[in-house]
Amino acid sequence: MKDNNENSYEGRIIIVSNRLPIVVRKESDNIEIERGSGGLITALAPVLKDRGGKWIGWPGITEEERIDISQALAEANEDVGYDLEAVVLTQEEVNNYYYGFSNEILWPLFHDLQSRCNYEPRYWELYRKVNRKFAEKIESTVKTDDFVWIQDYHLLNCARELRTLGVRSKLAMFLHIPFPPLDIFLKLPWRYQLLENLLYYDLIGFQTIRDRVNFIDCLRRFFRGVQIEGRGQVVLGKTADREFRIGVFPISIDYSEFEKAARSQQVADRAWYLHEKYPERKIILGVDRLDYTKGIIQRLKAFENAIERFPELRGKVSFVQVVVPSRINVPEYFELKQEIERLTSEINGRFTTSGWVPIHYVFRSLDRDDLVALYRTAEIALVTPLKDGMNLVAKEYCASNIEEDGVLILSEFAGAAPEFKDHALLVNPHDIVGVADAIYQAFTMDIEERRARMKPLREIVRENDVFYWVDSFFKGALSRDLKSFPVVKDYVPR
Ligand code: GDG
Repeated sequence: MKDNNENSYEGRIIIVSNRLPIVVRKESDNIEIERGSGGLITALAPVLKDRGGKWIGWPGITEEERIDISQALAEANEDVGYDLEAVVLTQEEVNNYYYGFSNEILWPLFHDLQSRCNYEPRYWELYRKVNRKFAEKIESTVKTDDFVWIQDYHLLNCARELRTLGVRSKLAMFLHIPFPPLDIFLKLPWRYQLLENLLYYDLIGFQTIRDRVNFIDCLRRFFRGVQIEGRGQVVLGKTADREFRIGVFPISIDYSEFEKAARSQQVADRAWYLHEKYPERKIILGVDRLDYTKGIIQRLKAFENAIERFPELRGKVSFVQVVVPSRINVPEYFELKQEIERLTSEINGRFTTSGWVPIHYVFRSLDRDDLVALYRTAEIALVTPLKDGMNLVAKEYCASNIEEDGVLILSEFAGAAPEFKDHALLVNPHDIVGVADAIYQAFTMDIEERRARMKPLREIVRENDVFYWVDSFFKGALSRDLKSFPVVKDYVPR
């Protein structure tokens, strides 16, 4: 974060997220802690270090496991240069707050998949309890000057709990997932409480204007006379007894890290190997966490439709779909994996010829260089979530596409769509034929058009990287002058 007089801030930064950015491994009697990676950590680590900051979260192990990580955590603190503080959860809490309320209610509901919600009353009870537990941990360490930045849908109640505990520090929330439209949000049995609890944040940050508009619609429904003042990236909300900012901050990636990795020798070697493995073929790439919101099933059907209707694609394209294991203990996710595998083998069974297998399916996490090599080599990226807060894969693909000749096919329901809409091929992921047409359009697109599209996409990500995102969030939270915020394109005051 750049410091200047107008925006300088003296306190510490305290980041709070459901998971600490670490992985705890137990090797016989040895406890090992591995550092996490990813854009958020990369962007925040220097800020946290600078400010003597803290990261508070659940380390991913339960109380019942009786693993003492204090020593390993102290060592990790030395290593990362800021404090990691653990909130210990019981198995029951993990089941009800994390798997239950967060992932069986908020996750599907906020992605407009209301029929997947399981409104179990116990989930809400434990969600509140665990949010209180997080608040107590924060309260035990926070000073008034500190800035507490809470991440995501697992911890929506935290601000209210903190205020109840007498904490007076600045509190901000960033929601990484979408905020649903009013008529979907209304289905939530605890809709009023959740919304009211959110108003205890000083700043609530969303990924896109779409999410903020939805949030404001919900406010208007439940808080008569709510006023929204100002326009632009940050607006001010006022109810009878609360005042809060509502901002739009599209998250991004560390562009230069991806671009540098894509130019490295290791990646060049792997990219060369990919070219050898798929000679004379265009690679179509999909990379997703195993999740029903990512539209993997619909995408496979669209690919099948494309090779069915456009025979000239056969033998000329290879669809590489990487699926990273996630929440695999949840029956719904396991079933999704089975469905992906069934459909993949059905399509391969139907179209494979002696020299050509249409779909290459990978079910594991690739190492960073392999991923970047794929991004660099793939002629077409298929990023077609049914709904997504942002979708970092779309941005990583552009940053790594150093030859600037790739085509991005992007769902209009990804948070990245407003930024990329003029240069990506936007599709409705439910429209199998439409996505198939886009695949064909990308396949036949001449090099001039591909370059003319990819260059500006890369420029957008380069200029709006994750450091810019962190910076603008801090400005949104801490600046006093709302008029100084840039006007966001397309924002329609309501
Ligand atoms: C949530 C929101 C929002 C994927 N495969 C591999 C791998 N990855 C990494 C990617 C990317 C990340 O996982 C996935 O990020 P997404 O943004 O696509 O999706 P979610 O995990 O659902 O994230 C989303 C995000 O939060 C940030 O706010 O954009 O909308 O749902 O960084 O690179 N990494 C490695 N190997 C893989 O095989 N190493």
